[in-house]
Amino acid sequence: MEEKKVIFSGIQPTGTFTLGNYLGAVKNWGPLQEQYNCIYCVVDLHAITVRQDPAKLRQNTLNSYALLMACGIDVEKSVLFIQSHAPTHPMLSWVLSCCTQFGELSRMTQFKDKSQRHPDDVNAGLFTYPVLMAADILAYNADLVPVGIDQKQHLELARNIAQRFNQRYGDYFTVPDAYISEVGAKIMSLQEPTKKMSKSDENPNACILILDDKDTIIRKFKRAVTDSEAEVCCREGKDGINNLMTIYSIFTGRSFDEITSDFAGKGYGDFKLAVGEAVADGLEPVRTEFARLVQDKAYLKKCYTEGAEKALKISSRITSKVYHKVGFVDNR
Ligand code: ATP
Ligand code: LTN
Repeated sequence: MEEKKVIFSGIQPTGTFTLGNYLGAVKNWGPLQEQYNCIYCVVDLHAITVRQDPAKLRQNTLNSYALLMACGIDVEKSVLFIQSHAPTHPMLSWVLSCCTQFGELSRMTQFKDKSQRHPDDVNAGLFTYPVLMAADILAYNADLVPVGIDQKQHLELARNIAQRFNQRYGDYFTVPDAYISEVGAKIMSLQEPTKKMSKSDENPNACILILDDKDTIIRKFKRAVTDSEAEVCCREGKDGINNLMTIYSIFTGRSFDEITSDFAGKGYGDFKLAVGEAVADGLEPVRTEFARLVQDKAYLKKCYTEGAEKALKISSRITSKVYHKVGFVDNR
């Protein structure tokens, strides 16, 4: 029988997940469990590339872990763990950093954005962030990496790093492919629909958090920026409406044409309310399951401890092999 392919992905515990994180990434992770060997990780090491309050980081990490479970990741089917519990990732990252060029890292748009946003703390970790991300993926020889479109450039870099290592030391790493969904790969801000929806947006009306209650979700959609026409249809330049149609389509299964005819002759007010209700109702099971899981600290601890054990088992074997290939003296 053919071996199942390996999937790896991660999410930063930099706050509560947004609707963008959910539709672009996390919502797709659960269904993949049936077909692949899935490994998912809360990437707390990546989170400290921007300043974090330690108590909040710890809380956000545990909440993110529980939220991934609430979004459908089953710890019996997937490996679900916290990145800092697997020191193999930074161990591998060092080796990979020596296969990465300064120029390559300088071209990363996320680095350029984040260093502009935090000019007082352009730290080395922010710069080498994509190398650690490559290590996350290569430590499991993952075949596919389900992410939103904003991570495509990092994925290309991970591929280049894997290829360079393979050329230098002999074929070892699987060169991973990005796995980007056709719809929802880039959900836009509700306030500035030409910008991606992001956890770190300062305007709370710009993003839907998946734990927002129904009233809040509806209120935020009511305030969403659209255009001065009154036609619910997908067209260039109608960024706000295109974004709302994408969201509505994912939650209801209606195609763009169907949505346009459903709302023909109706105003944007009706459409925004319908989107708000569809999203709030669609996220209800996630909110309920999250509320149940966070209560059970002992169970969560058991899950992330076992997750780390499984992750370490795989990544230690691969990291030892890499250390040997590079020429480090074996210590066993
Ligand atoms: P931050 O604003 O703190 O950088 P973020 O909201 O971009 O965070 P990440 O933890 O960096 O979130 O991303 C987790 C996953 O969510 C990644 O796969 C990323 O591609 C995806 N993602 C993030 N924002 C969006 C979005 N607006 N639309 C679709 N996918 C998204
Ligand atoms: N850089 C990603 C988070 C991330 C990741 C990974 C995603 C860290 N390591 C490995 C996929 C695979 C982000 O900011 N969204």
